[in-house]
Amino acid sequence: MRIYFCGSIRGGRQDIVLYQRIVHKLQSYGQVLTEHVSRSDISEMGENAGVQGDKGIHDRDVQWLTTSDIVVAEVTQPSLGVGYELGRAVAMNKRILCLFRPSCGRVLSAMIRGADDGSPNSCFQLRDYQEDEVERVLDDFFSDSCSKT
Ligand code: 6IA
Repeated sequence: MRIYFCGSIRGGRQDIVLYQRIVHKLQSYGQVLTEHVSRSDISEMGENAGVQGDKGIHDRDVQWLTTSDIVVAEVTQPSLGVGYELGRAVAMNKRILCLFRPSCGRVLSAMIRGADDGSPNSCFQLRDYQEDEVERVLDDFFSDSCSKT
């Protein structure tokens, strides 16, 4: 299974340790295409754009998104890039899991919460969770979705 993980980069790196836990857990289900999202040497300041530049990053990420089987996004830290990736993923009919921590004190965008129609069979699933239960939430989701495929 090819997994595309989304997390904030220029939107702010506050949740990077949690991204590392999520990527580690996702690697037990398949290949995580976007492991770099959890890398601590990629900062929000953009000094790691490298030779590829923003266009290269965008085109490569959209290509990976196209070839992915499932998209998992941590959406607590607001990020334009993550929102963009989710919109593109919906248009591609990808299966999507969004993870949000209400304890952060922010209210999640209606365009993310409202994309989950509440049906357990919907392609777009949103889970509210607490940080200490992230591995269990992922286990529940993947054991459930694997049993449906
Ligand atoms: O708007 P954001 O930067 O927060 O968007 C984050 C999302 O866009 C992530 O889920 C990534 O998949 C993607 N993304 C954004 N920047 C990069 C990137 N840049 N490399 C790979 N994917 C990216 C390298 C570092 C950058 C700060 C120059």
